[in-house]
This record gives sequence, structure tokens and C-alpha cells, in this order.
Amino acid sequence: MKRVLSGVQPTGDVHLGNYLGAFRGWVQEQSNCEALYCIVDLHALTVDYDPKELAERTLDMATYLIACGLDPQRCSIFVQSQVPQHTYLAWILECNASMGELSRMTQFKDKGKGNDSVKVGLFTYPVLMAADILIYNADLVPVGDDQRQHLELARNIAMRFNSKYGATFTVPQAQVPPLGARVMDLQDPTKKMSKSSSSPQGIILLSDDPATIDKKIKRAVTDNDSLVNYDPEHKPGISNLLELFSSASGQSIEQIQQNYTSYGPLKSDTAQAVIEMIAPIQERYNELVKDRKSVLDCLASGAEHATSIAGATIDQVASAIGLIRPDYI
Ligand code: ATP
Ligand code: LTN
Repeated sequence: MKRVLSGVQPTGDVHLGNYLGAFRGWVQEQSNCEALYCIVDLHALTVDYDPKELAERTLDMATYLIACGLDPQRCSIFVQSQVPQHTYLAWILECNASMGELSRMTQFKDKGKGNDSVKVGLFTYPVLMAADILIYNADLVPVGDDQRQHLELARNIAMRFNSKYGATFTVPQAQVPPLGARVMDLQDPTKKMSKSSSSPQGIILLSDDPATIDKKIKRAVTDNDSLVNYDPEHKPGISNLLELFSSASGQSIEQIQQNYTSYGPLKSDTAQAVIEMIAPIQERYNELVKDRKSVLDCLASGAEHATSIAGATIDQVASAIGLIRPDYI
């Protein structure tokens, strides 16, 4: 059985991009594979944050993951900082990664390059992400399109390590969904929908009520030729809505294009489809927040299982690179 690993930062508000680009695929994979899903709180330390909020946000993210359909009986949900082997391996991998390849990471270039006060952790972030993946010898990593470059780095580090120290890591593969891999901002459809978006109107949160979702989709930026055509390059706004509608309803983009001749009805029905897709998630979330202790317990058993795999990998890696172990003689 293949092993799947993915991660999400506990940065609070979960949006439609996270759900369609990542979590929905995670839910599917828990039935086909041995699945581990990690809330990467150590990654969240790379930018300014409020310590009073981090733990709350971490528990909230776990609650959302379960509400989205992850079943703690079928997969392991855990918190990165509760499995210290991730940072142990990250150090070893940093000693096998170059400044040049990390300097080419577009996320670092966008968020930090040229700024002297940017944290070292933001620069080395992709290596910690590689450790998150390689420590479980994951075969598949379901992520949104924005993570492809980080995955490529993890693969390169794994191959380099294997050729230097002998076969140790599985070389992982990114799994990007065919639809919804890049949900765009409703106010600026040339940018991905993101928590850090400049306008809250551009992002749909899983916590938004139906009236808010309806309003945001009806106000989505489109163009003025009124043609319902899928053309991401020339018509990014309308193409984004077509993808959203298709992802939420299961209808193909061709089918939707044939059924609509103007933007108004397309926007109303897209909003309706998104509202219906999110409603059961909100219902489960509202139930789960009443019993946060059970969510915390799921995280503890997830961490226990993850630690047993991670510990075995560290033993193997340590011996391969010449660190002395208690059973050396
Ligand atoms: P943001 O840019 O919103 O801060 P992020 O990329 O830091 O988000 P995480 O919360 O760490 O997001 O990401 C969790 C998952 O959601 C990742 O697999 C990421 O690829 C996916 N994802 C994030 N935004 C989008 C989007 N707009 N479209 C599709 N997938 C996305
Ligand atoms: N970098 C990712 C989050 C992340 C991740 C991972 C994803 C950290 N470790 C391991 C997949 C596998 C992001 O910002 N979305």
C-alpha cells in the first residue's frame, strides 16, 4: 500500500483553495493509501506570529481537517512539533542542500529575499518540508500547484542523499489535483486565493455563511465581454468561476459553458454549488468544536503513530551518515 503524507500550516482561516487544492484530495487518499497528515506548526514560526494564538489555531486546523472528512480511524492527523525527529532530519538534510538551490525557491524570493531581517527559518523552510516528507518515506504528496517547486527540491535532496549514502529514502511524487489545484483570488484572479490576500472579499473561507459566499461570488471580478468561455490566460476571472463551479458541482467545464450565456446566472449557481459543498463541513465543524478534547486526543494518537515511523527512519539515516548509535558494537 502506498504511503501518503501532506502538511498544512496552522495559519487560521481555512479557505476554498486549501479545501479544493489539498484537503479534498487528502480525504480521498485516506481510503486508498496509508495516510499521514501533519499540521506544520514549526513552519508557522518562520514569520511573525502571536504565541497566544498559535496553539488555538493548531487545534482549530485539526478540527477543520476532521470536519472536511479526514477520519482519525483511517489516517493519522498529528502536529509537527510533537514529532521532534522532523527537525533532527531537517538539520541532516540542510547539510545536504546548497545555498544556491534554496535561493531559487520562489516562495522565499516572494516573501523575503533582499530583506535583511527575514528569518533564517524562512530560507531553510523547504528543507524542513523535505524532512516532513522523507522521514515517512512517503510515496505521494497531495498538494496544490504552488507547492510543486518545494516537492521538486525534496525529490532532489532524496536522490542526492541516496546516491551519496546508499538507498535510504523513497523519492516522493507530488499529486496535484486536475481541477482546483490553483483556486484564484476573486478580486484579483491573476493571484492564487491566499490567507494573506489584500482583500477579504477575494477569498472564500470555510467559515463564511451562505449570504457572504453569495455576495463574494457575485462581486467577483470578471471582464466585460459577457462571454462564458474557459480561457485562463485571457479571461482569468470567468475561468476561475468555471473551475469553482465544476469542482463544487461535479459538472464538466464544457457542460457548464453550454448551459450559461451570461455572467449573472453563472455567478448565482456557482455560489449555490459552493454553499452546498461547504454546508456539511460547517455542520460537522460546529459539532466538533463542542468536544475539543476528543480532537486533542486524535492528535496525540496521530503523533504516537508518526513517531514510531519517524524514529525508525532516523535510526537508519544516522547509521548511514556515520553518527554513532547505542548498538554500534
Ligand atoms: P496561503 O497562501 O493561503 O497562506 P499556504 O500555501 O501557506 O496558503 P497552507 O495552508 O500551508 O497554505 O496550504 C495547505 C494546502 O493548500 C497546500 O497543499 C497548498 O498547496 C494548498 N493551497 C493553498 N492555497 C491554494 C489555492 N489558492 N489553490 C489551491 N490550493 C491551494
Ligand atoms: N509548504 C507547505 C506546507 C507543508 C507541507 C509539508 C506540504 C509543510 N510541510 C509537507 C506537504 C508536505 C505550504 O505552505 N502549503
